[in-house]
Amino acid sequence: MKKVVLLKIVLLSAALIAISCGENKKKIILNFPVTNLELEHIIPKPSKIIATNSAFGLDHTTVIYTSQASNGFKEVGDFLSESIKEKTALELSVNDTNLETVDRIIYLNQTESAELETTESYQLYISKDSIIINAKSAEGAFRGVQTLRQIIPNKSNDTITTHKMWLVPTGKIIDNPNFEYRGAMLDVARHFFSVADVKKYIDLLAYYKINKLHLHLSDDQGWRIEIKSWPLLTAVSGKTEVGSGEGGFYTQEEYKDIVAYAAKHYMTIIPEIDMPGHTNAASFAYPILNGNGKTLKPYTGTRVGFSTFDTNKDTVYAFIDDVVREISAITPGPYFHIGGDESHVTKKKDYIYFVDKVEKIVQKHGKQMIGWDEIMQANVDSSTIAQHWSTAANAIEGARKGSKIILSPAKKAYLDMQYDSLSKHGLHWAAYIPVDSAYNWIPEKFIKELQKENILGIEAPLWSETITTMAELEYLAFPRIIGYAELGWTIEENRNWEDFKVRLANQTPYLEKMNVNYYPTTLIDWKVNGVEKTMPLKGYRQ
Ligand code: TNX
Repeated sequence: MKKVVLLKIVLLSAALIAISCGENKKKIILNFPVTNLELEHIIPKPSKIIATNSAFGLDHTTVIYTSQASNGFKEVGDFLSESIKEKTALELSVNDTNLETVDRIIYLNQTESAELETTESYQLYISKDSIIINAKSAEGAFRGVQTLRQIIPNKSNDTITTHKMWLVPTGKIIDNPNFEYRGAMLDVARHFFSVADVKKYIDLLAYYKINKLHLHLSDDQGWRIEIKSWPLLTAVSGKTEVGSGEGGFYTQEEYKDIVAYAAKHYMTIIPEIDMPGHTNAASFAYPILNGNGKTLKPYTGTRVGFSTFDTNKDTVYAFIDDVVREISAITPGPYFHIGGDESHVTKKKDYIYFVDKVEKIVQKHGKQMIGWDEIMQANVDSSTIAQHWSTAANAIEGARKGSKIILSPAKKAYLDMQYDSLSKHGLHWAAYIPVDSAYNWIPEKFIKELQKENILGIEAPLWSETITTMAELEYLAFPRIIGYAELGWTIEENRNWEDFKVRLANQTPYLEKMNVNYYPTTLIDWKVNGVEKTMPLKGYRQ
């Protein structure tokens, strides 16, 4: 038998023997109230929940064990321990082999069970003595841990025994993702957001099982990532943004820090350098790149579509090669996003020539290309992905080419659209998107010519022309992003607005603990610990 398997069995049986010893010794039978796992406010809704109506008493004697054989399980155990500490102040050990007795364990178990459909799938078994999360990979265990975090009650029950216990409802959850790509996009070009802001956004997104964060790193108004071979990009264009703000940029070290933080949350960072349009900032720093024939100035307005690279210059492709090479070297994820939207002043034949050439550069640096739906007018190959935002015909052409499509239709999925005519921040050129409208659409059927197999997933972009602070970012993103997380993870037949509404109303303890400035829409009867929330809410409603 392989050493790792043996180690795992020894550890698990030691833990189980310890449990039974603990119970023999104490012979304490705890009386738990009746629970119902099926009524927990889990978002995204899992594939299947079966309640067994008792409880696991999470307390200071609970310990966490993980499979040791596979990469990452121990770290996910540490993440769980940390999350439990934040919620309950309990400090649970992880893989401590020196314990004499163990009453209750949480076990993160690596298994190849055929029921686990993907590497993100998990099973969560909760009994009185143990909570077991089965997953093929640490990524699956991490997704399961998010579900567990959501069903640990906010308040302890202090009547069961002499110490505090948090009663986790027993039962079984089987869960698989609907789409493999469940993304959010943040525009750090129109207004810059700090590393700390991005990390907070990652924390919040990961809690709802979002697994991709696309960073829009360049636009007309600013360039936000250090490129060592072209230093003026940030020295000049890292200093501007929409309005009169001071801009900002990430050094490569800071970007790596974001990437590593995202990786700990099983989230892939997707860098976007938008081109050949949306390039005023790059061309202002290096005028040789400019193709619109005009003398450039820094641009701090919000118009789009006036800039372009000179698509016929070798220097432009040498520049792009350097940029893609440097960013790809510090981006472990498989994707590089080239933008490609709204190149209104690039001739169509030049645009096609450009996209075809840039695709080769991206592939040369080992990445798969993503672009906004316009890129499907070029002769891209089937590994390239189209992000649909506006023109269905481009998405359909993408599917015809064999490409996968990410759905971000502006009318439904743009986080920068105002909720309604009274809500602050945001634009409304595509639509007003109240919280119900954001949830009530079916990505699988949104473009009738597309089959589910053509769709890689969904992404909710947050353009930042109208927002400058984290509180404003949160106001536009929350609560709508929570609905998009469910559209991405949960299969169509398990999604239902009336049911979602109640689960969303109960996210308040988490959102408030995380100090999230969510938009307190009147469409939701916000609750705190099951009780209607008394007004006034913080935020903008007052
Ligand atoms: C369109 S969506 C754009 C962005 C703007 C956004 C504002 C897309 C690919 N391009 O440049 O920021 O509208 O809503």
